[in-house]
Amino acid sequence: MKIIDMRSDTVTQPTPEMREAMYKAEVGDDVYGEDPTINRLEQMTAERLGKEAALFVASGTMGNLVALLTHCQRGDEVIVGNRAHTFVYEQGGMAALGGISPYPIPNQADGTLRLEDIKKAIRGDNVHYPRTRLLCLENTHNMCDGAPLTAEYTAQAAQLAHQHGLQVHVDGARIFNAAAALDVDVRDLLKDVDSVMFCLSKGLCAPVGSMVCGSAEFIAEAHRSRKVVGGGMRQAGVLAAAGIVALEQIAPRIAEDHVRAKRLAQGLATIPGVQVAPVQSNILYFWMTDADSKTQDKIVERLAEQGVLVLGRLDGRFRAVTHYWIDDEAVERAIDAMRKALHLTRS
Ligand code: TLP
Repeated sequence: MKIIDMRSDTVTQPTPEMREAMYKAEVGDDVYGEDPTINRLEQMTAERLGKEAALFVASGTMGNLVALLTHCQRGDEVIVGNRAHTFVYEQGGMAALGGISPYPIPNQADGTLRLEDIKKAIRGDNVHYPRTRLLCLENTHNMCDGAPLTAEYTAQAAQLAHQHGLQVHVDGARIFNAAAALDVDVRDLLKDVDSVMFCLSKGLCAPVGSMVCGSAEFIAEAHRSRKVVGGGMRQAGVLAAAGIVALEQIAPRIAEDHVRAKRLAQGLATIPGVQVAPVQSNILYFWMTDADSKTQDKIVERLAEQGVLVLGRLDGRFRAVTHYWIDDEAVERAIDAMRKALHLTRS
């Protein structure tokens, strides 16, 4: 039985072209800046995102941490959404490892932070307060139904932050999904921010790696932050080679995953008792109107028995994420499996 794994787009296997590129990759010691494949990926990335420079890191979590360590000193404060990955899912790394305190403000349903809330959270110059150094946005917003933040919103938030002397970082783990969802160039979404992290290892299919981008000066400093968290990776061109294929071959087709997520939502919505959140990119949340948590756990099990994997969420919602390895047939099989899972749990 072919497993349909929609728990996340992090589960994506590398494509045959990636494996080939990895096999053939020319490598060197990247801590000395001598890995030609990493250098090429960093250069390509910077150009593609409209930033001066880029840095290859091991993961999204490391990329966000490296960016925050570079922007902030110990004791500084970061304004961040209360549902942001950097706040909820990174073990409080900014505080634990960087001595940086998060100031969480409510994420709106569309993933944004209200400009009034940002403004109120910015500290005045007072010896009692930490210094507000950074605003952190997330695009697309994982926990807010995969919502993309528009270029207009990002520009407004960045303008406000800059007026008050703050820098702006975007956790753009899925920034190519955001660009595809809004049908804009990824540069438009990033032109007003100081740094961005995006992942090669999610919808872009690479096995490992994320990129941090910003000004040349910022990235030179980020090199130091990466080293101190143990992220200097030597002959990692074998990994970067897959990243190059990801940018060249996978990023341009990512909108297909959104079409399939919409089809999945449409199919699930026809099943009595299933509610789906509006699909805005490749992330779909759905839930049962009348099932207790035990029944929900059972549904996840019943789906798994049919080879369909989704994430059972703590807040009573399920998450299914479409990606390169989820084709039209997989979507139809998943809808069918859901119908059966519900029937079985009810009978
Ligand atoms: N997200 C994972 C889980 O950690 C929840 C997933 O399956 O969605 N920023 C955002 C917005 C993310 O969604 C993730 C991973 C990260 C950062 C961290 O990336 P990694 O897993 O590479 O450290």
